[in-house]
Amino acid sequence: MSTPTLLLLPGDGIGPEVFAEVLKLIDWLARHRGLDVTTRDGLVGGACYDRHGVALTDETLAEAMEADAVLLGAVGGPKYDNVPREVRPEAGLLRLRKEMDLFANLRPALTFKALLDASTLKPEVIEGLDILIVRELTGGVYFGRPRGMQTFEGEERCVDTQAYSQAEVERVARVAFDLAAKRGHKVHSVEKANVMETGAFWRRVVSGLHAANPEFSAIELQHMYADNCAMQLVRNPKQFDVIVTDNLFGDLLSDCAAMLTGSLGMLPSASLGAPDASGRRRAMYEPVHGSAPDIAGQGKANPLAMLLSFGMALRYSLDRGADADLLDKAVENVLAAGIRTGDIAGPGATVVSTSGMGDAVLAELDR
Ligand code: GGG
Repeated sequence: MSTPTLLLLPGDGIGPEVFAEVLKLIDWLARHRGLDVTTRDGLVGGACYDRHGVALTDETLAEAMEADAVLLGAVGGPKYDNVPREVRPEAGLLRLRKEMDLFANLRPALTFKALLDASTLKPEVIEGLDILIVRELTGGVYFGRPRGMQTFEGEERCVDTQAYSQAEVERVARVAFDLAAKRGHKVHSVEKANVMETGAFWRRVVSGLHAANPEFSAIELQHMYADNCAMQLVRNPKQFDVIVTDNLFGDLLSDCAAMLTGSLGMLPSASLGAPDASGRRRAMYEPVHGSAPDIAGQGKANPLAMLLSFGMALRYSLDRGADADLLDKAVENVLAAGIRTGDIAGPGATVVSTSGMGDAVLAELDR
């Protein structure tokens, strides 16, 4: 097998800061565990806009299509608030997701024992929590047409369109069922079937897929309205195993789930396409958090979501599950030792900077 290629896109705000820590990790794995990858650097988001006037160039997109995995930090920032939508930082990220056809966004939310005090919920409500949110990533209101300003009955109005085809819903639901089969055998399918046509359609398609496939019969399927799901995540999160939902609800609910774990800075993600005939699939790995301009450049960002995102790359794209296990354990031990960035600091914690946390993980790996 040829050496896998990683495309590195740090992006904006805290993106480059957390990225510096993942580069240290890649270097450590190369030196100590024989990780052999070819890396390429690229620009995305505001960093790309500043250089090229667009948030993603065709050349970088072509490299992403060819890469075995794309690693991305974060995009966006107030500097770009008045930039036209089609070249804003977020447009670069959305174009990558869409053109690479990364329809399944996996967002695991699990609690580390040492962080039970960092959540606003009671420890017994979140201890042992292990939820996987599967967010549909290339459809829905993020991409639906028509979109933008219109004149309607003589008045200006603005439109976004929520649209899903049967194939789009089925392929992401299939990913959720397949993952649930290897986990807790439970899928909550989340929409607003009571008020949205696409919600009722989503529910019908997911039910149909579940009923038509005997291999999913051992998986319990429950439908839930998105507003109830938000409430249940806070009230009794351990009832969930896999949650499958659309692009917008997935974005909202995963931020909500992040806070159960203590901080948005803890949540990694993997965005996956469909496997080709050889089993290879396009993939991008990024922390769930954004560019956090309020703390950018101050060494305050939590790099764990970025490191754990690379852990997902090790597992899903690089066939190095043992390295991912080592990383998970190192993170757990660092947190157990009371080493924290400010977002997860609790009583008695040793508060460290972004690079301090990265170094602590490497020191733990060295042990
Ligand atoms: N690392 C993720 C990131 O930078 N997110 C910023 C963002 O604009 N995301 C759009 C979305 O996922 O809804």
